[in-house]
Amino acid sequence: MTEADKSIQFQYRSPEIEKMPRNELEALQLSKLKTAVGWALRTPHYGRVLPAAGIKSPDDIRSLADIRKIPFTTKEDLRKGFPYGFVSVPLEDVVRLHASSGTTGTPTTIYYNSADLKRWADYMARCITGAGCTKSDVLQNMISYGLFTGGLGMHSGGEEAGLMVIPSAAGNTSRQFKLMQDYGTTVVHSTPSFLLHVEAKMREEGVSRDSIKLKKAFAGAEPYSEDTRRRIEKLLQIDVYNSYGISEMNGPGVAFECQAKDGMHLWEDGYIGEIVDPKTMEPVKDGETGELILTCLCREATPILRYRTRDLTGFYTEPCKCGRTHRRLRRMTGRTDDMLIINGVNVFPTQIEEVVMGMKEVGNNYLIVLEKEGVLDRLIVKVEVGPDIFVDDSRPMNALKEKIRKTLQTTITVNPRVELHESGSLPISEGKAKRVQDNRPKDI
Ligand code: DLL
Repeated sequence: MTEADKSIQFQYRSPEIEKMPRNELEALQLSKLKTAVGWALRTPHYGRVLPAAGIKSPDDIRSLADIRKIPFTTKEDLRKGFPYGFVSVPLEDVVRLHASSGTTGTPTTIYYNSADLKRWADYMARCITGAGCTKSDVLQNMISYGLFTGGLGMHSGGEEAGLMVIPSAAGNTSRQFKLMQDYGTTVVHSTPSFLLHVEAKMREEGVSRDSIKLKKAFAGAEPYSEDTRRRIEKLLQIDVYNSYGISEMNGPGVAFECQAKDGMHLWEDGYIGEIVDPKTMEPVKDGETGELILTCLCREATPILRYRTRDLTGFYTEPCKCGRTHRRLRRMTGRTDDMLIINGVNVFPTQIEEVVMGMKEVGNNYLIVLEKEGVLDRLIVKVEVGPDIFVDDSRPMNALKEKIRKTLQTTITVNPRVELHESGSLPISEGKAKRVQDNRPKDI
């Protein structure tokens, strides 16, 4: 622990729950799990699959270990159950829904009653307070509103925690820093990629750091590396807190970093987390990486049990210095379904990000492209760089390309072609960044 760490005054919204002894927390989880199973039994989907697995009533769950009797739930199950197969309350009691965009198939839809929304806002507010914010903070919510859970989820949590919330939504970059200047924004919520874009635009338009009061950012909704966090922190001179959430578990507010910024506390009185080997579906050893399985204990209208998130992570085994007893999740290293196979070698996009974002010569955006060259796969890594490198003398440019190529080759054991692009020229996305363009024919 450094001197600076020692001086942190940790803040809690619900200290009696956040610092609850593990045995009490687990007893609370068990009682809430039974309640959630009761809710689930009322839905068409679980009303069928739970009795088939020997769970006919909440009393068939006698210990937390009994959760393993419950079958896993997948995105496919949710799609098959569209529109009301997972609803456990009369529709007249539902007050809101959120849904995936549905661009890749039937949308997955989550319904909430008013008590569900209150609970979600409370968990979100717990995150915000835990990250050191108070009523005097001004939160600019630079993330999509609408069917996506990020906007309204953070918005309600911010209000619940007593902050002033600016519903700026994503996009409209120049307007974002105008709002920061006009209303004294102290904290922003964004995807890390959009935050990097806002920062680059601020520099481009000559907005001085002194004209904004920004202190913190909540960044999530997509994977990013520790190097990206550090880069944002350095460029904007702020603290960045990692925020994990998933629509099937409400949205943001599932796991969040506290002021120690060392792993994301999963709110275990609201969600049960398990880590399993995605091949065998058996639990991994304590602290090991695997697929995160989540059970929602806090939503009556759409209870979801043992959801396969596809996210790869693990729990820290040592306690956090903030004193919270809720376990911390490590930064996600990717998803079981985003692994690229390049000439037979398994590569996660986050491995590439770690290399490029760790280099100070590289700008704020990059793109991974895959092509077929004859029978072989070709990996092309496009990175943005500042204007000073594009000079008549091509030597600095070639040297940088070679440095990136070599480092990538050592890290991922694939030899990429590296392209340097002017800053602002690679595509940006207001929502989740699309970092991979796989142009390989699908039928080979
Ligand atoms: O992205 C909810 C959210 C909104 C989280 C705002 C944080 C901030 P979905 O659209 O359902 O929900 O996407 C969930 O995004 O399974 C992960 O793969 C990824 N993801 C979310 N947060 C992180 C993070 C929202 N901090 C999916 N690190 C998840 C890495 C993340 N991946």
